Amino acid sequence: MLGKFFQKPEAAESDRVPPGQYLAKGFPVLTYGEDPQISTEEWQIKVWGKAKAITFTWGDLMAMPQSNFTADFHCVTHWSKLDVQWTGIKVTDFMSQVELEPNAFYVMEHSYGGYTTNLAIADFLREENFFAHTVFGEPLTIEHGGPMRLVVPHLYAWKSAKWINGLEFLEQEDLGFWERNGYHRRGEPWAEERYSS
Ligand SMILES: Nc1nc2c(c(=O)[nH]1)N[C@H]1C(S)=C(S)[C@@H](COP(=O)(O)O)O[C@H]1N2
Ligand SMILES: [Mo]
Repeated sequence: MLGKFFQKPEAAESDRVPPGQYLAKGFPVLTYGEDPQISTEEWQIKVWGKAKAITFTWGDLMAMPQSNFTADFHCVTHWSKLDVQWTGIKVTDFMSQVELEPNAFYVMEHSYGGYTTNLAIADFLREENFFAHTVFGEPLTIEHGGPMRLVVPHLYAWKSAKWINGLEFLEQEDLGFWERNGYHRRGEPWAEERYSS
């Protein structure tokens, strides 16, 4: 596994690489199934469930404050990439336009193509989470989730839905695609929350 595609972290970086992870060379792509082809004109994201239903277009998100983010990215299949540079919209800025109900305790992320992944509301509303449309100064390619994905840096990257198109707020916890297939409901890399027990 080490060698061509992975390397051991340098000492200076090792405290940033969670247990059981290796640094990837380049930026690997990890997708289950086909890549959905969505133009910015047709892209939209719907909010429903324990929130006032609302739909945002590409233009709506471009009109929100735009921020730069540097974040480490940890895939549960043991590769990490440090200092990924993104541009997009903070989840907290986006959520200032959403009216949550008091019993919105969980959220299901939905994507074009049918992918889903679940979060507790506190994991979703963190300051460092964002919707990304740009990575390393270039528009997000389709394989990396373009035109728009979510990024949740503090959890394994399967929680960072590519081609995101929906947020379903829930009172009861529900499980997304990988979580139904044996992965951990939360997925915190420093605690190695890889699989459900
Ligand atoms: N819609 C969708 N989002 C997804 C996935 C996917 O298969 N479909 N894979 C997840 C996994 S397991 C990882 S590691 C990251 C990979 O992002 P990347 O392909 O940009 O590296 O996207 C996550 N988001
Ligand atoms: Mo992953």
